[in-house]
Amino acid sequence: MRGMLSPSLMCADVLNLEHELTLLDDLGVDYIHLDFMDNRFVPNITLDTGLIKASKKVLKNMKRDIHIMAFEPERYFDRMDIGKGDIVSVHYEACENLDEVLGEIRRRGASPFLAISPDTKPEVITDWFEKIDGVLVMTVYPGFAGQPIVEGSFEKLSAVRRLIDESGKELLLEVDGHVSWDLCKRMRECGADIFVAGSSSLYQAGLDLSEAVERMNDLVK
Ligand code: S6P
Ligand code: MG
Repeated sequence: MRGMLSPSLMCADVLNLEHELTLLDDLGVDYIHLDFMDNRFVPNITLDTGLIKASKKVLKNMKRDIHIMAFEPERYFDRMDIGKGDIVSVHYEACENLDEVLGEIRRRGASPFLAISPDTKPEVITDWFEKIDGVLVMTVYPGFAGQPIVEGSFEKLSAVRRLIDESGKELLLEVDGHVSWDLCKRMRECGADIFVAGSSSLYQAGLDLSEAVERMNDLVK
């Protein structure tokens, strides 16, 4: 399978979000990465549920890739209008009732993904393989864009890829955090399928977005 991009909307021009969404959609980008934070699980707030819901109105082919960095993520599913075609990542570290939360995402016709923070061991994912369509590996600490990659991230991506492959399941591996021009190719070699592109690549100041998308597609193909 080819590598797919998921540009991070929190890194885009916040005064022109409709334009940014339409442009990426027209360029044929597979996913738009929508970060939601509750200021409790992580010490920050970014896109709100209303905006995440409204994004549906302008998207044609591009799919929503919703990354919920919050306790009790199920509280927000209605307000985001989660449904068919969406990827929804919830954090292993944030859910007391992970089984129910993943089941509820599936019940809505969306694809449940399990997100793991940098300090969480890769092995925890194996218990959930029957319930998910993918794993999101955070290669920075969740909460902020523009951070350096956490040491050991390549080994962790490879370890997750190995666990997935050994299981015989066809789960997707998404990488989120400092997916830079320099590092994205190596992340691909470690087995990542979906690349969250933010301030260290597509959204660096002064780049033409359509040229940047083409360049990145080529690096992760
Ligand atoms: C961070 C969030 C991410 C960021 C992304 C930004 O909590 O989950 O999705 O938006 O990491 O990209 P970069 O290149 O600035 O790390
Ligand atoms: Mg994210």
